[in-house]
Amino acid sequence: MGAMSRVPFIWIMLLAPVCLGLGTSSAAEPLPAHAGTRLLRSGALVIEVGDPASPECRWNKGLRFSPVANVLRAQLHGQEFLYSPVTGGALTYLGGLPMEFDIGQEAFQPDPPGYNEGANGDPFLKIGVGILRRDAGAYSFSKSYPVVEPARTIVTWQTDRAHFVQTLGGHANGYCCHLEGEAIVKNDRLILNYLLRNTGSKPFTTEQYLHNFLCFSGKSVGPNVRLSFPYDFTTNPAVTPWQPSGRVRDLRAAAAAVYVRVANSIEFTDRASGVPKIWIYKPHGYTGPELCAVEHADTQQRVIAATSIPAAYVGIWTTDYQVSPEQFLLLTLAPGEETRFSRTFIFRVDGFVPQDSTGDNVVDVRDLSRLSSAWLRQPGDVGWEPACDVSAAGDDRIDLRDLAALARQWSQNAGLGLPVAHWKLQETTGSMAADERGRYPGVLRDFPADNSQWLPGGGLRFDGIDDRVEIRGLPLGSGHPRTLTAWIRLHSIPTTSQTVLAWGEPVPGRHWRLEVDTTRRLRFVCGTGYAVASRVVGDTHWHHVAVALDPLVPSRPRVSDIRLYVDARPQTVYEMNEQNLVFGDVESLQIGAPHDPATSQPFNGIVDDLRLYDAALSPAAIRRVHDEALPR
Ligand SMILES: [Ca+2]
Ligand SMILES: [Ca+2]
Ligand SMILES: [Ca+2]
Repeated sequence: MGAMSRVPFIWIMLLAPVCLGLGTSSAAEPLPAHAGTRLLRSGALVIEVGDPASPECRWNKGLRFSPVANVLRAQLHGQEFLYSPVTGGALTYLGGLPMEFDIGQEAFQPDPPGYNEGANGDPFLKIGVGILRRDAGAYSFSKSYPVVEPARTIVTWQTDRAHFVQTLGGHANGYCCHLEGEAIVKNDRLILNYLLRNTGSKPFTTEQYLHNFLCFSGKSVGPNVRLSFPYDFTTNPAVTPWQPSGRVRDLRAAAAAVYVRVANSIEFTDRASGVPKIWIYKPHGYTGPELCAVEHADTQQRVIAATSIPAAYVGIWTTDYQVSPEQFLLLTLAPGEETRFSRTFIFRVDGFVPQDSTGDNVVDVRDLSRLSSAWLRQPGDVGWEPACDVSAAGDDRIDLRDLAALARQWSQNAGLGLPVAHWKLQETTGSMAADERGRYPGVLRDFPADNSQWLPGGGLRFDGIDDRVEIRGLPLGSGHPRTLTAWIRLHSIPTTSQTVLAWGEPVPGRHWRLEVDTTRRLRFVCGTGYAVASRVVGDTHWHHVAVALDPLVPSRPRVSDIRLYVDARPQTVYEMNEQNLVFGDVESLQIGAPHDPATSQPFNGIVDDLRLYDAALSPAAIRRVHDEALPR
């Protein structure tokens, strides 16, 4: 089928002038940093991968790590995510995302297949590397065992992907395997697909992990690095929960340890050196997604590492130059049996929108033009453009789902589009608060009849007794990302907690609220769960507050998915208690009063310029909201 016949006629009509008139720009293209590597690209994402055919590639070579899908560097929008020095480095030619099977470091971790059956001088199978010869001692991943047969690796390279096939001619006392790996880049993510087949005559159990040498733009690992898990983990060794004292404003000042536990996260409080490996265990019966998020507040970079099958455990190895959450996957294969599994790394840089396939910081007609040029293309087709495969499915085909994902971001700059609703609160009379977008007006309840609540300079005055604004029928489903922003000013220094807004049904356990608490801090509350920002807002000055829901697992939002901002600054969480977030079926919003008077008091002060977005705004976008609506 010819390329043109795949493009719907209407697109040709609509876009021909665009295609002719506008070029596409792309992000700065870095040169390969290491010798003997190739670059895979998609939009603003560049991944550097070792080329097994090149004798120049020295990184992650040897008897531990595999040349299969040997990722050395990940750069999104010019920001680096991996520890990967060009020469030497603290780890001496280790870096990136090296893959190893059977490190056998702890008693509970398997040794390579065949090692413990043989005697001194017998062969064993080091999957990903080849057949090695054992000695008289126990297996040690750091020993240099003689090589009986190195595995042979053949690679097929494309611009956005590489496929590795690794084979062995012989076997190690009946142990043998066939290994394939595929590295695919897709705008904001790296997908690593694996196939492992037992080609020997004996069953084996093996354990695969990647040494995820995460490092954010070359910064040290220390304060403001956080690792989060979507489950209530246990650890070995124990990680001390953080207990804030009254005057402390950040974690660093509070903790004696290098790291502390905050709900289901581990936060580093100091530069990490000489830290023992932390083992993370899921609760028994956990069936949710297998993933770990690592973020660095200073660079506003975040990576989510997910696996398609459950990990047995996660080991966190940290030095001051990298942090590596290692998800260990245990695989047991009978002779002839094979298994497929994958690992996905999703990268995030503040202000970068995955739908911006041209990398020019705006989602607009240029991106639509590029998408239409790649319409219905698949990998291998002429005109295939991986940067346009932007729907969450990332299904290797450019179609309506990608167009819909692009349309959602249309004309948005740096992730900030129009709000779903915007109550400017600029009225002077009446009992309605208009929605600037025209859809969700608020109804004023129990305000004075003389319009004195409407302030001349803008803003709505709440009396702290019963004044409230009700908004019904909001369109966001439970767990959908969202951001609420507002300017607030308290009438006096609060002695009780004061509700800024309440979301959800007026039924216990079916709503959450944002309040200024008795320590004068911004507090998010849902049932027994809460998260408290460190910066004080209860001081009778104007403050801009924002709460963003950014679920790690969209179907199961939790308190730890809440991001709080005060005066456009992302807040260190001062205190947190984890809890699943329940919203109820009715999406309603009440400004200025709680649903349950026993839990919090009505708001006594002024609220101005309240906005609702149907996305988790980035810090850069919240800064823009703040700057757009500075009160008087
Ligand atoms: Ca663009
Ligand atoms: Ca697609
Ligand atoms: Ca009143």
